Amino acid sequence: MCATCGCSGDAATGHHRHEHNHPHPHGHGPGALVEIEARILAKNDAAAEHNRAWFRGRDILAVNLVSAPGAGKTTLLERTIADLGAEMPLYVIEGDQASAVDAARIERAGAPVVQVNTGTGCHLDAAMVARGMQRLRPPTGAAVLIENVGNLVCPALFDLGEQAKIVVFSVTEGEDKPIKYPHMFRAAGIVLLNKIDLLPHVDFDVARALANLRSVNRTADTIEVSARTGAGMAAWYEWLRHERAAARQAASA
Ligand SMILES: Nc1nc2c(ncn2[C@@H]2O[C@H](COP(=O)(O)OP(=O)(O)O)[C@@H](O)[C@H]2O)c(=O)[nH]1
Ligand SMILES: [Mg+2]
Repeated sequence: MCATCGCSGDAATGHHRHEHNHPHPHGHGPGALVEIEARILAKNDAAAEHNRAWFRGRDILAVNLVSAPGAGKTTLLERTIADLGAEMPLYVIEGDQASAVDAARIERAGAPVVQVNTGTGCHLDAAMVARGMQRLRPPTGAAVLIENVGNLVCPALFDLGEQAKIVVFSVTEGEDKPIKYPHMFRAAGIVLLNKIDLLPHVDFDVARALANLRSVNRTADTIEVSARTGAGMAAWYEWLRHERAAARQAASA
């Protein structure tokens, strides 16, 4: 059991499973759990810093795409690869609990991809990304797009060494999600409001959704897109180009 997010995080964190069906004198009260949580996050933060230095040393832009399941992360990646792949070398890590369904989609779209399955874990962690990089082998100057496990809770806590977290928020989810999952929306460098092609058919107030976002995150960029129709995608590509240039500057500093 992962003390940090409540998932069975053995695959996710590498820490050992600690069964609770025996009496034990050692501390298992709330204080002990907080301590375990702090240790897990500190270990992850150290691995994330290692990843960040690794990316910087190779002039690689790494971004972390997070969302509720089905918000459109993979669809967004497919279109991005089709439209931007010739201009920017795009490499993908696919995180899911099980299956290689998304990796197959990315492969068909034409980008090198590594699938990471987290088993019972609900998020990618920095060590998984480090192992994924050994298989993916992105070249100098690449952009690595990491699709996290679909979940608005645990991925907010785990730094992967990315330059920015991208929250994909779709109009079928309801305007209240930023205030219900503030940690995730607070961690966002950019929020892509996806599936705007469906706005005529759903009861979703964009202004209210953006106001809710602003109540937890004053600075995140926001772009309204449809990964299905391509609407708004040019602005997303501009954002990626800008981040790519910022990563280059950091690498040469
Ligand atoms: N109408 C519409 N459907 C979308 C859009 N983006 C994704 N979808 C659909 O939403 C479903 C989930 O998309 P997927 O990319 O697999 O989401 P993920 O779980 O976040 O990777 C699929 O049926 C997609 O075709 C969009 O912009 N508009
Ligand atoms: Mg997906």
